[in-house]
Amino acid sequence: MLTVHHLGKSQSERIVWLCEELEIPYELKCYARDARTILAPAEYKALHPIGAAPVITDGELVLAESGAVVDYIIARYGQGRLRPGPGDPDFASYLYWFHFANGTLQAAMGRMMILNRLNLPEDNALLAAMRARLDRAFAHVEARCSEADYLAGGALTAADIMTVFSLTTMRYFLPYDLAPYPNVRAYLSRIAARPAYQRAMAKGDPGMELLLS
Ligand SMILES: N[C@@H](CCC(=O)N[C@@H](CS)C(=O)NCC(=O)O)C(=O)O
Repeated sequence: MLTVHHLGKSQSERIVWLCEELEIPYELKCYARDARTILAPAEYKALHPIGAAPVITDGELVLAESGAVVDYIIARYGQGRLRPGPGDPDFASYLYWFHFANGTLQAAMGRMMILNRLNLPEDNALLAAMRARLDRAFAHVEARCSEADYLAGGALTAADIMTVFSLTTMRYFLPYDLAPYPNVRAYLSRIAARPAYQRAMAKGDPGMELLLS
């Protein structure tokens, strides 16, 4: 049985959402963050050497890292869904946005989250450079959302499932105003309307306000 180990308010919400979109059988185990450190509790850290969410187990397999987990589930249980193949016109866009999610957008947000905690002076050059890089990433998503309903093209794919956490729940850790990005907000309203997204968020983080605008 596929088990999704979900850490509250974390990137593992992607995996719960993926399973709900695919409507596959899975067991959901929820873990609260440590109240003092806000990190994963010891029980979660014991699941996998890297100690970070997401982690899945599937029989003997223990797998971490969002991209690997998403790829594993769609390859093994997706029956061709949520992943355009090499002959599909959206294939290259799919690959690009799938990898942009953690390779650029979430990485830039994580860096800014840490830099903000250092209380650097506003004129710090590194802070300015990293802020500019993050703004460029958001502007890039905004431009994409102005030309297509979903990141790969006309249909929801795993590229969206990889990206939405950074545009929403991650803003609990790095507040980011979406007002300058109307097309990102319209995109998020399309995501919010999806029953699978609603089910996933209700199961994984019941009671959490969804930062969708
Ligand atoms: N690149 C990794 C990042 C994993 C990661 O940093 N997860 C965070 C949750 S958003 C985490 O587990 N934080 C708690 C901790 O490190 O204890 C992935 O996508 O799987």
